[in-house]
Amino acid sequence: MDSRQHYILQRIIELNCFKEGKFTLKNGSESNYYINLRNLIREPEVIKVICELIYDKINFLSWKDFVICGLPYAGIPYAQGYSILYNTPSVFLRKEQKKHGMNNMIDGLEGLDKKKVLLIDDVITSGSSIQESLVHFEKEKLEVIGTIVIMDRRIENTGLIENVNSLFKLEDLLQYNSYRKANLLQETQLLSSKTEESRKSYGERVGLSNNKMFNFLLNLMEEKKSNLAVSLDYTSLKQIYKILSVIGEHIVIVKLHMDIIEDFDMDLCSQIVKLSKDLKFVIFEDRKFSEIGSIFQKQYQGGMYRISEWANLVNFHLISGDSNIQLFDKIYNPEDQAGLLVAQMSNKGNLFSKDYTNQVIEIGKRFASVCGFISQEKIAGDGFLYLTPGIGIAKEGDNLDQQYKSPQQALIVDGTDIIIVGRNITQSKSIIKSTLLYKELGWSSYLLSLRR
Ligand code: 5BU
Repeated sequence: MDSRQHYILQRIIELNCFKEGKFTLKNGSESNYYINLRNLIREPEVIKVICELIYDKINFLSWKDFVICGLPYAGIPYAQGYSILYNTPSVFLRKEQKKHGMNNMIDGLEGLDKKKVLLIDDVITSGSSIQESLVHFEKEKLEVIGTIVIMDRRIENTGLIENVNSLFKLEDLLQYNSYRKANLLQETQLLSSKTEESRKSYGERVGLSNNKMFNFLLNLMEEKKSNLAVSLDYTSLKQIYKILSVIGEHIVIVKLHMDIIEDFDMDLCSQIVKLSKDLKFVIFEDRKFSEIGSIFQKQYQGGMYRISEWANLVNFHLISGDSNIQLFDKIYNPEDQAGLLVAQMSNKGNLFSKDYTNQVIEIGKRFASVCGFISQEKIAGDGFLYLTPGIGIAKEGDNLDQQYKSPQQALIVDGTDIIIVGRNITQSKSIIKSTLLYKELGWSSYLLSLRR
């Protein structure tokens, strides 16, 4: 979602066009939400930005050579705005037939050389208004090539109406609304806890460690404008591959748990490695090694997973001391591999103590292979990366032990670097949209944190 889309969703909420409660819709069904976009037309800038989004949509759909027509009444301001901004002829559909003159339903047709019409409306609930209007265009031998609506709030797409494209779906608004609620709370807390300490940008930290993965990730984040790691905790590697080919370009790390995979296949793993190079992300196996040295080596290099052959990042619990990381330091490939130490956890009831965390930090400082920590806050200097799991905006937990915090909390208040999002993306209605949402939230929070 880009900033213009955010702006429109923001104005929809701020101009009271969206309400939560119990409502009966035009078609008689019950709804927990009420949407009426009429107030939007009070703001010329909103109309302009909506017209820009319509323009992008039309270009994307490659629709050409049409006249534009707003469905009465709500679609009219946008159709007229579009007509003026993009030099597109328009016609005017009446709500009721003219009682005098030509008795026409559509004005502006005389001498018109175009045969195609594009309809604009504000909200589609069932599609009845669009359907009812079609007969008038048919009568005038105008082909309706499609409709663009600002908000699609259909519960299901019955397929009765063809070619309806929307700028937003109801779920976009709901998702934005919950993000906004969380955000407002965060910003108030945050502004009151602002300190004078300034944060270095990712770019400024390049070179603060000799660890190549550390520097690579900092540069990658700047390049992709993303500090998002996605935890794809699926049991199918095929599914992981499929999803990565869609979201890979927006993330910097994919975190996996290979030992929950049911269709493990080394070839597919190699394809994921190839994808990670093409789309530029790093593969993190969240194996949390914590064994005696000799077993660790087998777990890392052997077994059926042969983790060392495809994982760029692996992590360690240091409960067994530093023997695993000592060994890793000797066998990892510094060109494109590194280790992360688990210094804090997100879940309720974990046994991490301040003292334990400090010992993890001290061990981390001794090994060149360590590029950072899995932690809930920035726990050491700028020469390490801080990756934070347990990120989500809508829920506080998962009914088990997981505890979520928002990207704003992690990046701005707690000063971490990379947010790790799992089910809040993988179990959402649209994986790509929620990836983009968390990418945007992560990046905007990071930018905000630089202003401290
Ligand atoms: P979730 O779906 O966002 O709750 O998934 C979180 C992921 O991060 C999951 O793979 C956990 O194994 C992982 N995780 C975590 O949740 N908390 C921690 O402290 C650590 C890892 Br370490």
